[in-house]
Amino acid sequence: QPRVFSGIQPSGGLTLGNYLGAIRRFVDMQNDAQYDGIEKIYCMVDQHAITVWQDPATLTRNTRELAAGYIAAGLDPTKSILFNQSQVAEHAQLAWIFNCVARMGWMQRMTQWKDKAGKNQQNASLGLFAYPSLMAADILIYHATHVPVGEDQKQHVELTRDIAIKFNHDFGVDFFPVTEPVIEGAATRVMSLRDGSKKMSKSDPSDASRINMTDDADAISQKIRKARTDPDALPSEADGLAERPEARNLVNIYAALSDQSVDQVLADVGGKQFSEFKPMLSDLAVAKLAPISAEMARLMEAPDEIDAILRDGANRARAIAAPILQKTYDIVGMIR
Ligand code: AQP
Repeated sequence: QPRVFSGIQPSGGLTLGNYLGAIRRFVDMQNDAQYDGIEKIYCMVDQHAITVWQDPATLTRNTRELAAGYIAAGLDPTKSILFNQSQVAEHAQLAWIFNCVARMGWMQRMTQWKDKAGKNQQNASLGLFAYPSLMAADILIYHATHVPVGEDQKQHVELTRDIAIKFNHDFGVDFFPVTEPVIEGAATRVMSLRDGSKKMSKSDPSDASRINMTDDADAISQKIRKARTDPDALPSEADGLAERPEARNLVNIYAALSDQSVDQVLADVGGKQFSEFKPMLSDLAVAKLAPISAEMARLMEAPDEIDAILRDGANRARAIAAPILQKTYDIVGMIR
């Protein structure tokens, strides 16, 4: 039975990367007739966020802001299940079983582990190392088959498949499905505005590297004006962007925000200088993001309503997760 799951960490404010790479696609799936009758489960993964230190009050605010972002961007809590990971204990319970199925070597190969732990791996949290095992549990506790994510999460979804296959093999069952990542669209990897080789990230120390979903029009246009580029005019075909990561990033963002292909955008803007293209991009970004950030601000004024939506979502999520966990315990041989 097909089922959709995805999550975002409340580890900072939402970025344009999270919006284009994840949330907007969740909304598209919710509204796509192809997914009618299929449950869609979207989560604020707070237990993932704390794999690196989070100030408690900030974590609470970021979780509500993320929920507000989901709803403001068009997720309807009556059509999709929205909740907070730590509200459904079954995620962490299944993750423990997966910690015993997954191998250390698998975790060591993960690019995100290497990037986030940096040179001082001995000092990184155990949770950061085991992150992909909890992510596999997030997905498989619902027997989710489709996981919409940005390009950076592909490796973790592949590891989820490996864990499902090894569990099924170790216990001689056909229980966990082999999940597919769904990575589509022009902006599956939005890059930093300051460095075209790094992805745009909520936890980048430089605020100028990203567009936050709560940025106002002035902040957006200032960041785009200062975005790193090269001195050449824009090419008229996508091939011309191959060696120009910063230019490619801005064109990709324009294409994604205007629902066009890169070729369509370049047919219009090819030959223009950045001094002309950047204001076009700012206007488009402001026009698309301002209504979402205004709605987020409105929702944030009623935190009780947000919390009630999450509690209701958690109850619905738990109703799916609990029998799957029970069955897992039976398979493993644990007396209930
Ligand atoms: N730059 C990006 N371009 C496209 N998609 C992106 N995503 C994140 N950044 C980009 C997608 O957003 C979803 C949620 O990501 P996450 O918050 O769980 O973790 P992340 O990928 O580590 O995102 P950040 O913003 O970089 O967070 P921090 O800084 O805390 O690590 C995923 O589907 C991801 O692909």
